[in-house]
Amino acid sequence: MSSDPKIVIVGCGISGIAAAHRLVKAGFHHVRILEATARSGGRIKTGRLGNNTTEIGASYIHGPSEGNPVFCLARDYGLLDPEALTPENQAMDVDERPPWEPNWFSSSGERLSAEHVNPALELFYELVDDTSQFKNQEETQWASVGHFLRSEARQRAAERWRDKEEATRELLLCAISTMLKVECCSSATHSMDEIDLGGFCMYKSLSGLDCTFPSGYEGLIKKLMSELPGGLVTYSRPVRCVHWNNTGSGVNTVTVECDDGERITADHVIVTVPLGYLKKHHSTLFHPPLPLHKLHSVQRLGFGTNNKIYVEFDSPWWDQDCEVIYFVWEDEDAMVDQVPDVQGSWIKKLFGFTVLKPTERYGHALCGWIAGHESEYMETLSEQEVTHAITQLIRRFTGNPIITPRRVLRSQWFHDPWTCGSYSYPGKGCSVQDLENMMEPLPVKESQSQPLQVLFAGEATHPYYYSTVHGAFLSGCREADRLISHYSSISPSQPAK
Ligand code: 6YU
Repeated sequence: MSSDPKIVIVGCGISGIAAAHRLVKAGFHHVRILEATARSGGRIKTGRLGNNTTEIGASYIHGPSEGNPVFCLARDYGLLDPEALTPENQAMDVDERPPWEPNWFSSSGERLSAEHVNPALELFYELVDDTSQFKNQEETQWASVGHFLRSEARQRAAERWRDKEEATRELLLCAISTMLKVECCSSATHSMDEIDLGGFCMYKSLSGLDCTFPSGYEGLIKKLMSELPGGLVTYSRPVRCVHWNNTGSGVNTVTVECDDGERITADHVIVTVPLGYLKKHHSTLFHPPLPLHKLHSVQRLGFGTNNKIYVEFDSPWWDQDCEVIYFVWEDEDAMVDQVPDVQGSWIKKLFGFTVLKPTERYGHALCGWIAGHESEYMETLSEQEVTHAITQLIRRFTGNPIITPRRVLRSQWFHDPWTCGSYSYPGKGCSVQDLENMMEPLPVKESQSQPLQVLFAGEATHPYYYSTVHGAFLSGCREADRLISHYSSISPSQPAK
């Protein structure tokens, strides 16, 4: 192995870019990224809805404060609004639950007052907070987060709301169904029944009220890319197979085989493909195959779909100060987060909309959120069919039969062949060990002659910031640092400058 090794990074999302940045800065000269698509950024993807900027992928910096490297970069590059930079904003401890002003609508076309629905919201948030007691607990009586939330909600509601009228009690339980669907979007899962209770508590939030990029998240990618040497990324170059453990094959120990047949030799390969892609293609992506314990972790961790449906209107049908719109289906008092007939009633999974603010920048536009198999089915429909379903839904809930969207734009992450979904979540039975297995380099037992052949980065490899941009960024830095410290330990003066 040379003292200026050849390093290939598979994938040009934020984790791959972070790794390349760190390595180049440390003085490694032979770094290249192979990217399947024609663009950088992966799940950071900014689009347009008419004249407005929209985010097809990540929207927010979750927890924009000093401890968040993505916030620090965005701040230093001058990409954020002044409000996001204030100490007050950074100090807000909202646990990824922004105190948004809601408007509630019911399926019988009525506006519900926030006071009316508040007991449901309070109970739901209290239960989500109570999940933290299961941190580091291996065994619980609850099969999943969904099981815990539903069982406890049933019990506490029976005690707390026993003096309320039956119709009110039922409506509050229906509102809990809406909140379960919100939570499905946050975790990109089909149902909260699929999430491990202990795993759910591994996630850590950072302080700061979530903020967006006024000119688009991709601005961050552009800034980072402009600091990398030209030609470092080869686009439209999908990697088909990483041949590792090539004992006796000469100096270079890993061969990266591309879809077009080209074979590239390297000392180290950092694989950053999304977990959805890995789940689908692991058997052909690695030769020899992944060790069993790693494969089992790939399988145990969840990777699901959360999509957005942007809708623009000529004029608003929500209050001026409204920041989030919730839809409550009055036949869902069983606290459900999945629909029984996906094809016939997929739209019931859409919990509502967030309002794009400020209006001067975005016009009258909303972002609808839909997770799970219903979301995956939505992707197979034509834009016209989605627009029709959304229009009918809004007309029904507002009781206004003439509201008509001006434009609709949706994301389709499940059918993106290089992502196969949106982001990861801790599936049932998943533990810290699984996340550690995810980031473990190959070969597992470092041999003197062939250490650190394949390294793994990407959001799904971060033990507590999984599913986020900052988690992905940090994972890329972590794997770059692994190589940097490896080389500084065998040759302290080289190649790091
Ligand atoms: C965040 C947010 N956010 C919404 C939606 C999505 C995601 N996230 P990449 O996929 O970027 O890169 C891999 C590259 O590899 C890619 O370019 C591929 O083309 C390429 N590739 C694949 N196969 C290849 C091959 N064979 N050969 C070569 N190349 C190949 N995160 O911080 N804020 O608001 C959102 C959101 C709709 C889809 C998000 C958000 C997730 C991030 O986008 C994501 O983690 C990173 O961009 C991934 O970067 P990467 O480099 O790893 O992969 C308790 C608890 C609950 C937990 N959840 C709470 C937080 C909820 C997260 N919320 C997200 C919400 C939104 C709105």
